[in-house]
Amino acid sequence: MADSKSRLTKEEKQLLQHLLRCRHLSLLYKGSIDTYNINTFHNICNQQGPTVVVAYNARGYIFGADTSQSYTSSGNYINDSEAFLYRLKGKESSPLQIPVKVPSQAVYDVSGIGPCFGARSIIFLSQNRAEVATDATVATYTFRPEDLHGNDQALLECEVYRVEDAGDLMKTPWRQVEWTPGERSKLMDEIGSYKPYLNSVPQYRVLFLGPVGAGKSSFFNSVNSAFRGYVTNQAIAGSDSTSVTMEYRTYGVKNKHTGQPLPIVFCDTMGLEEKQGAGLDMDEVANLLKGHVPDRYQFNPSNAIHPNVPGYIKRPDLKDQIHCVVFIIDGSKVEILPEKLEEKLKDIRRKAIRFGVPQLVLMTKVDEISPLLEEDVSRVYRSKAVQRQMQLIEGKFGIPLNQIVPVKNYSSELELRNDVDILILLAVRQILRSSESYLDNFPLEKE
Ligand SMILES: Nc1nc2c(ncn2[C@@H]2O[C@H](COP(=O)(O)OP(=O)(O)OP(=O)(O)O)[C@@H](O)[C@H]2O)c(=O)[nH]1
Ligand SMILES: [Mg+2]
Repeated sequence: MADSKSRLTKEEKQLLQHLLRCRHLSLLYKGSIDTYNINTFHNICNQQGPTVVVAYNARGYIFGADTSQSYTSSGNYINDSEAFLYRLKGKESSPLQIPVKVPSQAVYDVSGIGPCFGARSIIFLSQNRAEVATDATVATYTFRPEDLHGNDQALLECEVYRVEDAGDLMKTPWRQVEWTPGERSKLMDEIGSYKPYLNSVPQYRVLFLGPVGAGKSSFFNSVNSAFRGYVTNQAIAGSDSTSVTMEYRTYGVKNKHTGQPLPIVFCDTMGLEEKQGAGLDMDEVANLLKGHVPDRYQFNPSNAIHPNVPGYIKRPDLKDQIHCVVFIIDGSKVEILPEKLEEKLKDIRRKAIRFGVPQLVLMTKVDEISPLLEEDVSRVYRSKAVQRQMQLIEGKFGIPLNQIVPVKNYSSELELRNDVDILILLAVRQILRSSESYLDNFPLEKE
């Protein structure tokens, strides 16, 4: 009912939106106006996508049930692993969320019954009245009726809202990742004990390239943090209109558990800019790839390094060369990447292909792509927005999706997070795998 007014206050609505992780709630049905009639409820609310029931009783409880699926009066159960019962307000001020225990019986979608969750765990509009009926003995949802509605089953009001803009998350992730602390340790061990292909080089050298402010230096800091066990900022990161990183830096990372260096050296560069003569010079890229540029070399945006510059590495061998180019691209700004910058990146890509250097894209700032990822990046492979941005990169640069890895760098956090660490470690593992393919192409002596 478009003209009906919600009974929720602005604060209550915000709280509910937070609980449902959605941006909009659109009122569909309001019992006091549309009548407490089950048929009316189905006529209005069927085929509406995700919805939430909001019930109010005289004891001041606001409670209800949420499903991510449409009602259709199918006569069957709806399978919904995301369904839950909740209390927004009650005796205790804090909200309560009761997730479904048996997803295959999350919602009983029958024409003659009002919104019914579980095998009759809770039925709204029971008997065509402003009432709920609850049965806490049913195993579909585990709850105590007094916690949900204070044992007051008569309703002052019952509303149903369409849940909008919660749809960013897919039900099943499109890449499988285990987000447990055990997985984090496993990844650390795998990376820490990795030996470069046929002992060809002591460490892989990985070159970071990308626009100003994309998160190149922050990515090194994030890897370093994960292996140190606390958040550290060795490389200077920050926001400016021109590159914060002015000199070439090659960084190793020590594994705090073993005291050993990781089999990888990260080479951080000045950011690329749209304008010619600003940011990293395009001619510098070949010098970097071939390994002529020494650590701490001060970049000159208008001139590339030449053999007379002190420190110039005249005859770089395999260990000095770049084994993998990692493009670092801000995932929240892919659409507005200036055309000239896009051209520069494509040009570098062509150079790297010519040199036979494998490439990978790290799509940073995934937390800024979708608000649903801010607190929990383990949702990254369920986010349609993230997938869309990765596909956009694939289309713009012709880089296959399996060479694009999303990450969130440590930026505002003071403490490490399991989800952030795992995403960072997965990226490092992918970098190792790509670097290996570079050395695969060399006629190295087999042991
Ligand atoms: N929210 C968020 N912020 C990030 C992320 N990565 C980097 N930042 C922030 O983005 C800004 C730029 O990060 P840097 O690491 O300095 O970027 P850079 O690519 O090294 O930039 P230049 O050296 O200037 O070319 C900093 O303020 C970081 O805190 C991320 O994944 N999420
Ligand atoms: Mg930098």
